[in-house]
Amino acid sequence: MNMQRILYGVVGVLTGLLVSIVFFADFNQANAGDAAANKSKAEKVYVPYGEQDEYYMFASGGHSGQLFVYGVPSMRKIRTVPVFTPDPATGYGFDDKTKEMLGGYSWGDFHHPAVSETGGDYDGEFLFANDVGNNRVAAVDLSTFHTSDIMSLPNMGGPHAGVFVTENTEYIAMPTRFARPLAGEYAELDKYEEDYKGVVSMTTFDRKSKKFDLAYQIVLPPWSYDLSDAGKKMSKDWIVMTTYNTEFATTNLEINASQNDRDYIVMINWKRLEDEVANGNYNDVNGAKMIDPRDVPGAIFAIPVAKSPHGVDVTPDGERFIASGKLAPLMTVFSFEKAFEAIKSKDFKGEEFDIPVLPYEKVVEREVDPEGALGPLHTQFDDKGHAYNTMFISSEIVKWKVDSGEVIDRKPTYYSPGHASAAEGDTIEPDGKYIVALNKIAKDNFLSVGPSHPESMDLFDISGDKMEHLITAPTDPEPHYAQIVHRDKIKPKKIYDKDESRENSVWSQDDARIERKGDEVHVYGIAMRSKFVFDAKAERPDAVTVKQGDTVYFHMTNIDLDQDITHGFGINDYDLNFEIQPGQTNTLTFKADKAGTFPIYCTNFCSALHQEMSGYLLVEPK
Ligand code: RUQ
Ligand code: CUA
Repeated sequence: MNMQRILYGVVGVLTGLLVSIVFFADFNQANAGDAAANKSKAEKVYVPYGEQDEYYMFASGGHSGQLFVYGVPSMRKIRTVPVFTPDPATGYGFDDKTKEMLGGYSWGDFHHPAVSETGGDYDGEFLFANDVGNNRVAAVDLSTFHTSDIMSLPNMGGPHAGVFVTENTEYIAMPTRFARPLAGEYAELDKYEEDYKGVVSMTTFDRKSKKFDLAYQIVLPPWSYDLSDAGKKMSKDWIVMTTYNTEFATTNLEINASQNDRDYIVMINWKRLEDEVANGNYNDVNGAKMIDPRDVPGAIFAIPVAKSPHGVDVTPDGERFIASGKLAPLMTVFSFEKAFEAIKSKDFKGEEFDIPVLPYEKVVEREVDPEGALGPLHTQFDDKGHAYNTMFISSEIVKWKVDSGEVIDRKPTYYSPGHASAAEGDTIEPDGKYIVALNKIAKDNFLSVGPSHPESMDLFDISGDKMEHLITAPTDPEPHYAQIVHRDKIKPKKIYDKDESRENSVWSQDDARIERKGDEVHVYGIAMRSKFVFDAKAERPDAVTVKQGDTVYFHMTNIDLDQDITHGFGINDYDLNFEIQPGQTNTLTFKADKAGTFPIYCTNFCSALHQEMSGYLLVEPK
């Protein structure tokens, strides 16, 4: 190990810490504000009773595996939508459908939400989510705010650098972060360069069936793919990804993966690969169509970039992509046109792992010096040609002109932002009204809740020349990325459609019945204010008697076709609870292996007689 390098590393980290402490101190003073300014800020975030926020903000819940929905500008949390993790409050992971969807997993690590797009703009129909923890992709149906599908992806090792969608949601792409042997097979770390691979999953999504399909996977060198984005308009056939650990370090990455002065941006033409896959040019690897882009001329290129970059973001016009150098204090603006030019004239500067390398100076447009701000991570955009970069180390947002690189404003955040999310800020048409910094550290912003504090979010008004900080709001772990979508684009249902042909549904209390088939008991029941009916003809319609060891199916339909009248269904002492939203049919299946008498009750407050909404499950001993 090179001692000098370690020493530099340690000195670097210490300097970073010192700088952040100084900045924190400054910001606290700057933040006090005067009364008039505070009043004006308060008015900008106040949404009077009877009115609603202008925007939805969909924030990833990180290692909670959930999706958080906020209103902007009030920053009020509206809903937690369970995605990768069971949620007893909504019965997610308890009823049959969602339990199967979760596949036995009890957590996920959701980093980057992506709302479905048409023509490079959010269409508001679905939201896609990646799971870095357990290699999955999920879709949330924004007409019901329910997760509609989760797919496990083979050959992946922590798909961090996604999800992002191509211009018309042709693909939902997820590049992997950790190199790993295909299929997760055993291979010694000494064999890293030969046996470990990077992989990008390209999945398609059918909006009718609301399900995913794995179209193909792209096998890559064992670099770490950090962040990525899809091209737009003139660059729509391309995806770009940042890499780190091009050193192939297998231990102590903190030091060993930061040795090279340059890592790479990888550019892939997904359209070319799609054609090749259609021509059968792939290998079947563990159930995936695996294509090696290095076998396809014109499909993959690498561009050197300042060491260990983090975010890469395509500008709204699709003409440039901006890489943020977390260890280099600059943002680098690259030009797609220049890259295409270099590709056309075969202007390569050798190869790296069989990938043609485009010369940096031929593709770069400019390096942007953030004037002392440190730790650029991610870029968002407004409608006036400005870019906004989060600065993790110096805790601020820097606003600059994409065309000239000129810095026009810097505003502190509280503290250490990872991503930021601007209103429609990663579409072809950003709104330019708000940006929210998604901070990793809250310190003393809120009432203390112990050694660990919540994460925090800073809302800024960006409609003027200078950014104006409006409010800081707490959030649960951990908002990585968020998207802010205008409310006109989201069209939630008021109730589930009454579909009489729906399997297992019952629409009148007179039709509620219990059917026995051997040791299976099927209850076709209804929930309504304020009772359960399991068997209309029984002396006690709200009691179910089964034998110990029976498998019990509660198929419950909520026939209250009224907005927001949701019923819960908890079985006391059986560790079971699920919910039935208005017009929904849900099935709960379990083995009645415990004999005894178990109250059933509605767990979701629904009417003045909610307490009376109960019944009994009687399990006769064997
Ligand atoms: S990363 S803080 Cu998971 Cu999106 Cu950059
Ligand atoms: Cu139904 Cu409470």
